[in-house]
Amino acid sequence: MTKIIRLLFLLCLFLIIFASCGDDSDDPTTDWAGSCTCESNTYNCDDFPIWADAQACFKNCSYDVHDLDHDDDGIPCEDLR
Ligand SMILES: [Ca+2]
Ligand SMILES: [Ca+2]
Repeated sequence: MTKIIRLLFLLCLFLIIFASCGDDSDDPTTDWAGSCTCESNTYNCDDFPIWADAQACFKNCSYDVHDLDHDDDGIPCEDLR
């Protein structure tokens, strides 16, 4: 009986480890300045994990194509700061 419980415990442990390793979507080193498109209004502030990424994308485009700076003070996504 204890063997089964130990096996279940190990199985749960593996599942937790795999579940946390599989999530790379929040990589803070994402190069937004290089990958952010300026063709059309594609992003909102919610799409950037950190403010620096929003700033990088904002600066990358010659004008505020994504409408990230709603109050036109030159600073995008104040809520992320
Ligand atoms: Ca937008
Ligand atoms: Ca602003």
